[in-house]
Amino acid sequence: MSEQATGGARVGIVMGSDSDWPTMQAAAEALAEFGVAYEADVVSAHRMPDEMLRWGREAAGRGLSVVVAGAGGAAHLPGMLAAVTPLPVIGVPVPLRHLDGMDSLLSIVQMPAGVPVATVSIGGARNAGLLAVRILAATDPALQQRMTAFQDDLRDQAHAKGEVVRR
Ligand code: RP5
Repeated sequence: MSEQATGGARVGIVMGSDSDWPTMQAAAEALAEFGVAYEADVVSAHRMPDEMLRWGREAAGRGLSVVVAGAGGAAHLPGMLAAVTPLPVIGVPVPLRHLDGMDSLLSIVQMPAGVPVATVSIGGARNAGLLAVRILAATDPALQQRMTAFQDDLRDQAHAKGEVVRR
């Protein structure tokens, strides 16, 4: 686990286990599409609580602006990070074999007042990455332009699909 400066990363992607990566890599791909530098690491709330708290406490000081945190089952990682960092935390409920990810969703979404986690859908790591881009774009006009172009593309694709149906 990195304890130094981020080397330019603006977004920290963390997950409870390497088994979460097949889900979480969609966040990394979304960030890469927008040219946003990120770092990715395993920081388990239950298996390495001291390291997890240190990661959260140091995240802002190391230069990160947004945290994307994914976990499955008793998914306490996003909430615990939100408790110790002032950065915006986006939570990704990772679906496991049992309960279809409902356990992950409910563990992440129902935070107490004062400690927000922006929870995306079950397995919704791509949207987590896109939301991180939007947060950064609020103070980065060039990035905001790229987000607007991306949204224009989405609209054009939806129009094109409509044309196929109308034919
Ligand atoms: C959670 O336990 C992790 O986020 C992962 O989703 C789940 C299972 O972890 P492994 O047993 O696959 O390492 O804390």
